[in-house]
Amino acid sequence: MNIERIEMRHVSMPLVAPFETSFGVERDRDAIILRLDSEGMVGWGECVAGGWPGYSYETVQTAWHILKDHLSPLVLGQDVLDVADYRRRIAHLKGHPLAKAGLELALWDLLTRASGQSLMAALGGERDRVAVGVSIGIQPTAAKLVEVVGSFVEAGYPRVKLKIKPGRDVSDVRAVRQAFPDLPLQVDANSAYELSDAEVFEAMDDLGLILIEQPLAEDDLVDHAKLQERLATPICLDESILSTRHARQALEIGACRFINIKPARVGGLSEAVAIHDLCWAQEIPVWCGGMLETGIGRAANLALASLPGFSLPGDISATDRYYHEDIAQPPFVLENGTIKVPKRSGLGVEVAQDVLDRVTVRSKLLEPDGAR
Ligand code: OSB
Ligand code: MG
Repeated sequence: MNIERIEMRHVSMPLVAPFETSFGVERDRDAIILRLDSEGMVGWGECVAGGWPGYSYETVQTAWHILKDHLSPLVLGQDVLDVADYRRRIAHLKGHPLAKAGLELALWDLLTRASGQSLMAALGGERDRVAVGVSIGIQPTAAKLVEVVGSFVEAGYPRVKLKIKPGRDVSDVRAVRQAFPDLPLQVDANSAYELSDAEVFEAMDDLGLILIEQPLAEDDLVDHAKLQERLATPICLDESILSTRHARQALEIGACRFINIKPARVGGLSEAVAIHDLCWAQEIPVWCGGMLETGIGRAANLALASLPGFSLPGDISATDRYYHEDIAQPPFVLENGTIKVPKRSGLGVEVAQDVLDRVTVRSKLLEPDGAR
């Protein structure tokens, strides 16, 4: 399809509650929303790069630059045949997976809307609903954490993930475990520790955790393998896995037993499906991670999580866990610990233009002549 124009919007969405991780506190979710116009059709994408390089080196500013100056020129005013064609066009550009994934998502939406297919069907998904959990940020005290966990359990979340950081780890997790002896529970360190901190994880080894997510540095598969040898609890990698090759190598050396797949982190849905396929063939459990996406990115995560290998609940919570008002409609709701996968064509959500306008802090329209 001929990509006639690309609209980029930097949005800043107020979160219902601050979200604290080992890399900082988010109060507003910054992202870039992309709109493609082609032959009377529209495609929406979301780039989840945040306000500062805490989770990834990418930020809204770097992603803005990469999208505007390096990715858009490879598709704007041109006939993009399919997503594979897009991937060939951008293959020579290094890094910046969050930026690449944002534009890839907009193309998936455009192309599947045009063909009348749901994204779920296009990706090979086969479940109408996916099992989900909730990711809970670091709280001021362990007592407050137990209270917050209780409110999410009450709301129906069947699996809880706790963010941890040095100094806020074993005792917090133990307090939650004591209050909820049977709750499916996992932790996420967002790479805040070193191998010399192994005792922290050994101390959590008898708390019945499903997994420990990304305890060590993102570029350190070797020490993850050493840590995994010392633990009964499976290590799951997030930040370390940027490609199918990373996934294969991490599994080969025993750096993890599970993988968290985020389409954004691996450069797009295509690579996410490829990692799923690799793990499925090896019977390695995977689950869909989240980046506090708006309803646009979350619709894509739901479609991805409907593939057969996603055997653990995803970090895909209901809309009201993130935002009072989302830019995508209708909101996602939790029912029996699951969320329904959109069935309509494309992403299966519509963008509320008034809400989008309200949260936009900067926008740019790219057209084949001039505007760039
Ligand atoms: O590490 O999984 C993570 C949110 C932002 C950045 C990184 C992570 C997270 C989450 C939230 O854990 C998952 C969600 O979207 O609910
Ligand atoms: Mg994580």
